[in-house]
Amino acid sequence: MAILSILEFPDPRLRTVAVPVTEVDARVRRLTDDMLETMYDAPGIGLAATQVDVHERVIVIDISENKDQPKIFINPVIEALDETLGEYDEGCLSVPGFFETIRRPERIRVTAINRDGEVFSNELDGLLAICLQHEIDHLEGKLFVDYLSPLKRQRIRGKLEKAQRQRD
Ligand code: GNR
Ligand code: NI
Repeated sequence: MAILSILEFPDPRLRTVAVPVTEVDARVRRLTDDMLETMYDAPGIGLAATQVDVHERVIVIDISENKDQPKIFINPVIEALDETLGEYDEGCLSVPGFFETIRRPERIRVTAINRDGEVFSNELDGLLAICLQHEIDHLEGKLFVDYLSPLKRQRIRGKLEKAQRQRD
């Protein structure tokens, strides 16, 4: 296993649209293992392959208290089950240190492929639904800051660029 480095806003590679996985083979399983290790180390509750500069449609999530319930979503497709929106203070490992309230559909259905290459479908709500939508945005090259006003986004961008300059 390996801890991978996480891209940070405004890195243009975070804007890449990820391609579907064509086969869940040893390489993809190794990627999910490395992503889980990277997510637990960060620590975070989710990670999209885009964030580790792999532009394939792979997501890992673990919202459990004891960090012992990893969930893997390959080529996920979601639909809102109704029009109810919920608000949540979202953060992102690619936008470290910033949290903003984002509205998203509260109840969704996901259809995806698991680590064994099997298709599954589930209805989700709560934090898992929020996190999965946040991660699928990453696969589309989208970040939670894109839902904010241009002024707020620019302020965050400036602060992160300064922090990155001071680091390297
Ligand atoms: O660790 C994370 N926490 C979080 C909190 C609220 C909404 C979404 C998230 S996902 C984030 C990890 C991350 O950046 N995933 O892309
Ligand atoms: Ni994120």
